[in-house]
Amino acid sequence: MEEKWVIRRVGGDYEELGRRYGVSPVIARIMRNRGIMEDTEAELFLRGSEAALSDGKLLPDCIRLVELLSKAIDEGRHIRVIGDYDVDGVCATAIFFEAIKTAGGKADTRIPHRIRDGYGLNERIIREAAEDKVEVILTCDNGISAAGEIKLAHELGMQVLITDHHSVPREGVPEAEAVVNPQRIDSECSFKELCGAAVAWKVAQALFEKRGIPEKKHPEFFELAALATVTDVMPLKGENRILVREGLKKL
Ligand SMILES: [Mn+2]
Repeated sequence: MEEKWVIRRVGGDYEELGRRYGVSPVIARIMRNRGIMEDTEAELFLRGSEAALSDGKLLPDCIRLVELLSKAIDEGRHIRVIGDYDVDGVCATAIFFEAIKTAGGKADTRIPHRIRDGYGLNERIIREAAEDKVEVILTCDNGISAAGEIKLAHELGMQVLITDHHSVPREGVPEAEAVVNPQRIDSECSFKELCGAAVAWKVAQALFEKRGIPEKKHPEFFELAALATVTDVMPLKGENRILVREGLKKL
């Protein structure tokens, strides 16, 4: 089948832009179509490196969550990582599970069943955790809309640490011990469209930093975050584009 590409054309001198950025006029036009207007943005888009990725500690509650998680690890508490059944949720779960084990903690995982449980935390999963003597629930790629389930977990004596990237519900941020989400309006992170695994990776980095663990111990975290960015269909701009481009090289 013969493909014919028609590139949207908004106004601009693409010959000149292409020369300025060192790319073809077609690439310059595609960049404009994706809303890249500033030179610094263009530079990041074309040549941004890992060093340009923002520090996870800028995510709201990240420092708080890492402190609580680190304490739970030191106290030998039973931590359960609860993710999601899609690629993002599975990658995020893998990152946290490995990170906690590397930090010397006691962790296991639960992925909700797509048919039986549906998406995210539910009463069955919370009650099961309590029966299994879980002391700390750590979510990834879910939890921001689980106020009821978080309350139940508290009633059953568990601590709840949330990491998520879905929109904050109208009722606001749920009352967990920590809620890390780049979509929070109080987020100081300049880039908000991270996938759940990228959030987990940034939190894991902060945990390693706190505990003096070299980040290079788990180079696969970067690759998992890159994979999940693509499969969760996150916009390929800003940090996501860097994550995916560098992640593909690593993969
Ligand atoms: Mn996701």
